[in-house]
Amino acid sequence: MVSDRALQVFTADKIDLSENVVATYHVEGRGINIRDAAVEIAAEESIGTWTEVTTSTDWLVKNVAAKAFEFTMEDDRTGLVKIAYPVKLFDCETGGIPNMLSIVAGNLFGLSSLDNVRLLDVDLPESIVSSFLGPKFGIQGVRRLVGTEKDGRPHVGTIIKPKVGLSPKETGKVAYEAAVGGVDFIKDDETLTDQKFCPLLDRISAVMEALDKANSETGRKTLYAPDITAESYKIAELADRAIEHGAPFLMVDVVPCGYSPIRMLAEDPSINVPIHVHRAGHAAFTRNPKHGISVKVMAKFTRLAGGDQLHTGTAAGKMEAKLSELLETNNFLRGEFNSLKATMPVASGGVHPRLVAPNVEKLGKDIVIQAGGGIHGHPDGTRAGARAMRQAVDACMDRVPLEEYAKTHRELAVALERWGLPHFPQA
Ligand code: CAP
Ligand code: MG
Repeated sequence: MVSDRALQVFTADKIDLSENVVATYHVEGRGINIRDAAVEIAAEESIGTWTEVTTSTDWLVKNVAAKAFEFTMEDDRTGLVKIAYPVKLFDCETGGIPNMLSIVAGNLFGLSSLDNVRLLDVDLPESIVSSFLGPKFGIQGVRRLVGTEKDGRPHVGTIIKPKVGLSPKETGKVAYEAAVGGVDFIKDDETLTDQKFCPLLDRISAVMEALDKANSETGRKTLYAPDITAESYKIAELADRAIEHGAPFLMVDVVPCGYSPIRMLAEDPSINVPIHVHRAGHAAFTRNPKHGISVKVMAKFTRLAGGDQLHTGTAAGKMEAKLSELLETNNFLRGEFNSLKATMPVASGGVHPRLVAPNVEKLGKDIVIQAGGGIHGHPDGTRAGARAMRQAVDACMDRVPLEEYAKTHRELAVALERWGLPHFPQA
């Protein structure tokens, strides 16, 4: 264990926020108090280890030792701690987000001196944020593509269902029905990539042919995000091929792929389409309220990397979500972040027309409200399901009670009948 002189607890006035990455953790020490727990993390993630070493130097102690500097105690071993990591730890041309995560979200989670630890937020100095370009389109850019920059309504998205197993031609048919029914945005499901039963490029061609037809009939622009989740060394090539085949959007699963492919696509000027970021797998480390990493941290690195849209959860739906964290995350994504463009939160998972209002009322209008089963499970089919979702959004925007609106909108009435009470506990 490095001696206290290197990792003594500091007071906030001694920390220069422009020269440090500051991570906020909720910690539970195991038989140690919160200050010692914080020093354990600071040591492990900077210059320390379990024992004093004979090889330390004054330079490294002075320049790259992390410092615990702020405590909000719940009891003597539990509470919030802030740890300052000197920017020298991140001062490298190549390290980027992987370098940052290996430190602020590294070995610390496994320390046996802690019962639990959760990374809640990471505050980055301007010198680091300014080295990222962020989202190429952002919320306003995507709204311009869809044509909603004036009315500012939520975008209605759908996920082609069943998740997997449709042929390219069958996928095109479902996409056509959803587009004619009124969705703004169609995506592949997160487990569909380039399987032989539905090769990516064949699927893109079939869907884009269908959407060209639908868009010419409706006069609207429904966008499609094919999932190019793949080995990192294949993603750039898939992105180019997808765009060559007409893809107006791209989708990447950030947990399996990492943030780097997103940054690669977002910062590549030849990739002239927005990026939809799916977070499949996140709940392995975000769900436990005592241990892991918050969705807000995922959101910060996704926006930094350049994701134009990110799934962040629903106020009412099938996936677990803590409303206060969801609101904090969405407010970050849409708020000021060193002049980086905003990332559009996606509310998805178990959504159907009856859940549009509770989500929009709590999460605001600058979201994609997305339904898979809630559209393709409509008794009258996909087109009616899409219409019902749009009608639920229109009712919400016109502040008309859903049951009232349903009296003059049959597709919505059928959907409300089909999915009676909210199926899921609301956040
Ligand atoms: C939703 C979905 C999305 C979830 C992901 C699914 O389908 O396609 O992947 O929204 O969860 O596969 O469950 P349904 P989250 O509309 O049919 O539920 O958005 O919380 O990351
Ligand atoms: Mg899915």
